[in-house]
Amino acid sequence: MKLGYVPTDRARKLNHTRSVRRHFLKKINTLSLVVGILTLICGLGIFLWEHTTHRVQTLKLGEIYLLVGSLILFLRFLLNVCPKMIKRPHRSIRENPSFPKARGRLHSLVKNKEGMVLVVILVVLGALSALLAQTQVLTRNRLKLEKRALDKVRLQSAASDAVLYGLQKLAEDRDLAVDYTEEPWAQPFECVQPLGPISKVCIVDINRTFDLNNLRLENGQRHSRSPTQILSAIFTLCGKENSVERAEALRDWIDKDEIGAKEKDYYKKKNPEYTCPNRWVKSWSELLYVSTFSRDFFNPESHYDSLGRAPPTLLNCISMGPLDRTKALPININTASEAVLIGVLGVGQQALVKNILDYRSHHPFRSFEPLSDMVKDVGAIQRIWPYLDIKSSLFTVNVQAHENGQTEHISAIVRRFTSGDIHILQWVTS
Ligand SMILES: [Ca+2]
Ligand SMILES: [Ca+2]
Repeated sequence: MKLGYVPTDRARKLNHTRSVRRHFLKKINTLSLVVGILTLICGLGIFLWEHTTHRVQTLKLGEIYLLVGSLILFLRFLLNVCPKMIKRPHRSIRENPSFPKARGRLHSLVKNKEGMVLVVILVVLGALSALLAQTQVLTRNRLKLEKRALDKVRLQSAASDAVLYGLQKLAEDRDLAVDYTEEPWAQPFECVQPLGPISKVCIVDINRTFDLNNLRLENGQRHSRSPTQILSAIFTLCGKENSVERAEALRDWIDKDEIGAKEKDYYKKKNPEYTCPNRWVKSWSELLYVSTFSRDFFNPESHYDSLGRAPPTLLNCISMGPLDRTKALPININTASEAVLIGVLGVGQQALVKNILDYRSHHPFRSFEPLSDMVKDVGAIQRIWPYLDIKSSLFTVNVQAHENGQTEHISAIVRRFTSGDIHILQWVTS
């Protein structure tokens, strides 16, 4: 290709030097292209096929690979394109009289070639940038999910540890013969873990409520007030309708026999049909299968009585002790609410309940003697004696662990024997 331009010796020397430099730069270009692409492939490979147990670290490594690969390719792009864009012919060439004629044609050829290369490189870089951006978004989301999962495990671990502190608190009770709400175990406390999570621990005695599983002993307690009668009274006090029908349906679900209106034959007519288990209930969700029960039934009632008082919340009056037994689980008269006391003692015993509440506001019942003194109808109180106690044997240790706006709840239902030994009966997680 003749351009009409005859280079001088100095120009030839300069061209030779540039040729050597271009050869060196070409090697660098090739090497950076290979290294950049390989690094990107490694990064993508880590993202697509990582199945290690150290996901967070692996994903971060993949992200680093992608960033380094993109950086190498970008620097290669700058090294290739920018010098050509700002490159000017050497002074000896520019001052040659024949240069202006050749400059236009040379400039046109170089410009076309560089323009095509520039477009291709820009398209590739654009695609890589989009891929990198998408990968980074996915990485961030995955890391966020991984972090939440890790935080959840940490919080659950902290909550489990806090339950053990709660058990220790129960074991440290110095007076196992009497339990009341002013004792140290009944006071909520915080448990601070060395690594950060804070757990709030609250111990509640189950004996402050009436246990539904007492219904299973219906026929074994003929001389006592019936558990169905007690439960029905509690339902009514909590503002529920059809209390007798509901209590009897629950009794049929739990008791051993097949005598009753809501036994096996009744549930066979359901669509789909199911059976009446006739056993202890240990799950609240199971109660939703019992006739006349629903989720709304356990919600607090919003209507008020003539004195403007809302009825007690049902779930604060009943419980479900996961404990097989041969006699009723008694309520603790030191901790039971007014509604539970009325439900157990009878609706006509409000005066007695008031005396009990007055007495225990000053000191706990340490024996049944003060209660016997309050009772006028000794025969009536003897019928409910199996349902009364002055200590508690079942407790729920509730723990709420929280950190960085995340919260985990865990509960343990435990039994404390008269010897002070404590057994965990059931774990409840949310
Ligand atoms: Ca005690
Ligand atoms: Ca039954």
